[in-house]
Amino acid sequence: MRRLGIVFALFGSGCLAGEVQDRFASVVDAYTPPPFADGSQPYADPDRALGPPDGRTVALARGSTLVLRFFRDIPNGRGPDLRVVEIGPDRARAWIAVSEDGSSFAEYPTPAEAGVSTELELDEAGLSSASFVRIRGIDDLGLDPGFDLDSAEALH
Ligand SMILES: [Ca+2]
Ligand SMILES: [Ca+2]
Repeated sequence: MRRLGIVFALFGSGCLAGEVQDRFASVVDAYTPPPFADGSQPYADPDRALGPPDGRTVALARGSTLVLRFFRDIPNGRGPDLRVVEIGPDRARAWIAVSEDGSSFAEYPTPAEAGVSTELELDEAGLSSASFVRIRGIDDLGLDPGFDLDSAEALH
């Protein structure tokens, strides 16, 4: 599966636009910005979490929540099913939850950590598929706050 990511990087999104749309979160379903954030700042733009990882992030601090929707159902395949990419330098964390219908979410008991990709297994959420991912900020670590989310990717 990792090779597909390399192919996308080499050929860009133009050639494989349909597949990129299929693979990465494509719609912001709901967004609550950090309560103290300046909404005009780039890091308060939730669209920055859509599409492939590009280094542009949306910050999710305590009190902020983002729900991303995928173009299709992500099946519970063999091994991890979803990847959440965070690229911030701080140690911010976020609670991650998944849903089939966008209203009933199963939240993972361990938060995602900053600076690493977090892979999620739908078995652990008790789901056979998911179309929504919810990210809830936990930390408030400064003026450029929280969990710097770059993208969410389906692995199947
Ligand atoms: Ca799985
Ligand atoms: Ca991004």
